[in-house]
Amino acid sequence: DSVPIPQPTGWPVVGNLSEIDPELPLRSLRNLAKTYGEIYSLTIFGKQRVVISSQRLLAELCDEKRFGKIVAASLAELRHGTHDGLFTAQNEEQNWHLAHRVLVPAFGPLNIAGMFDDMKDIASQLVLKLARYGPGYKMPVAEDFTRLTLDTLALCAMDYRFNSFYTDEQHPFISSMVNFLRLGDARSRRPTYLTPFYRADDAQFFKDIEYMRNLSQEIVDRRVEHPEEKKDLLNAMILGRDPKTRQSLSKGTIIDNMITFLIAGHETTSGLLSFLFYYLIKHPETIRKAQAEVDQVIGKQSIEAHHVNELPYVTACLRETLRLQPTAPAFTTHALKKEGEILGGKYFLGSDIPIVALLPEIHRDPTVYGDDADVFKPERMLDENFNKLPPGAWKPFGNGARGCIGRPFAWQEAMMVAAMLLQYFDFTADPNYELAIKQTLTIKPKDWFMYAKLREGWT
Ligand code: MNH
Repeated sequence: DSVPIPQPTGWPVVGNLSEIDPELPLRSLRNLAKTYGEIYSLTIFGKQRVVISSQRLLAELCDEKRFGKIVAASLAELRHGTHDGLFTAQNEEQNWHLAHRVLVPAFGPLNIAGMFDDMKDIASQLVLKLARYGPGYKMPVAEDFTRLTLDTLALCAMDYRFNSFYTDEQHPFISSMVNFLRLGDARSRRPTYLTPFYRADDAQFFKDIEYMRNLSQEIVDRRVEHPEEKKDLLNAMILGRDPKTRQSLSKGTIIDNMITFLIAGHETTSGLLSFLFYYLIKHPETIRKAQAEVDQVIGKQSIEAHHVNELPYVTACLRETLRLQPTAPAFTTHALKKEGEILGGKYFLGSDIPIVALLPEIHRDPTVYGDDADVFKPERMLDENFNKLPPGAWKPFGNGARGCIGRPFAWQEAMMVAAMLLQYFDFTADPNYELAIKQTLTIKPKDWFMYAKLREGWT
């Protein structure tokens, strides 16, 4: 026996279209959760999806025997650019299994530790920039962190330097990528009968894809012609063999995954660092504690890879930031069985219905995090508490086999950058700034600036 899933009243044809603000769909989805509760349904242009907002329901959805990732909506549009690459592959596609097996070791802790010096190279460029520009520099936080994370990814993954800190203009890859994400999202929201009115947009979409693929192709060709002994992701893809079938990745698959890493590998980490400093500055006692820990563990030494694992309070600050602002704010699953599944003991979900896990709401579930779930409190994320969280309570990296393969990479990078910045600088920001969110595929704080003043002893 099942009960109907709550749904706002809709209109003919467009259905619930008017419920969603195209600029900030996340805010609309969160507001609907406040009205309709832990589960609701939306139908837009005839396509239904279900949105869930509680830890209890997510814990059930994370059972990989019953539910699995589905690539739908804007993610499906991105397949024009990245096909069956890791992020946009459907669960059953063979190329996902192949690339996953080839790449898992390359993303393992040992390899990531080997990337420490390259990561530190780029982080030092940011430290130098802030030191030279001085305390009057109104740092556009998300922009400078995006320079950092893009350059880090490209250097560590394929030994390519974007040199974003040396130019005011962003690299053309960035504008192509941003357009690709924006137009892909727009394409997923419009009904097919409007297609003739969007010829120019569509032409741009495919031009941007071509640009990204050509650049990636050049990078792959250069490496094949001039092999380098580097333990980076590009070599892992070119030289790696599937331990199970001895197959290697095709050139097309290598390009699909290179674009995937460039996209998936920098926006989320840049958002994490931006929100981290927003919360730290907003809560002065937390930045004091984090800085004291860095001073005690690293002091005036130059940071080394092992330091990253010796900073429990900074670790907790990062976890707490991703709880409140999961920078990839949702992921989508569906029932694996043809005949569907009953969720929460009473809601029937057919296998064709995408189920969206709305992380910012799930991560504030009062049954897990209490009445102060909205408050930034890193203490609740120290290991002794973090390890006791119920399943489904903290899922910023997604779930299971389709969860984030780049997690150790992102963690090492974010920890290192946070520690280095706290070691060298004191930070301030406009106390009247009200947090606003900018949403693309990921979220970032909008129009937010901070100031960095070199601490005593460094001049
Ligand atoms: Mn990442 C999948 C979040 C950093 C590469 N990532 C996912 C998913 C989430 C996610 C959530 C699951 C998406 C889904 O179910 O549809 N990722 C993050 C966050 C950060 C992050 C919050 C940083 C903070 N990700 C990175 C980095 C890389 C990367 C860095 C690459 C170097 N992520 C991926 C890839 C996938 C993924 C590739 C797809 C994995 C798969 O399905 O096989």
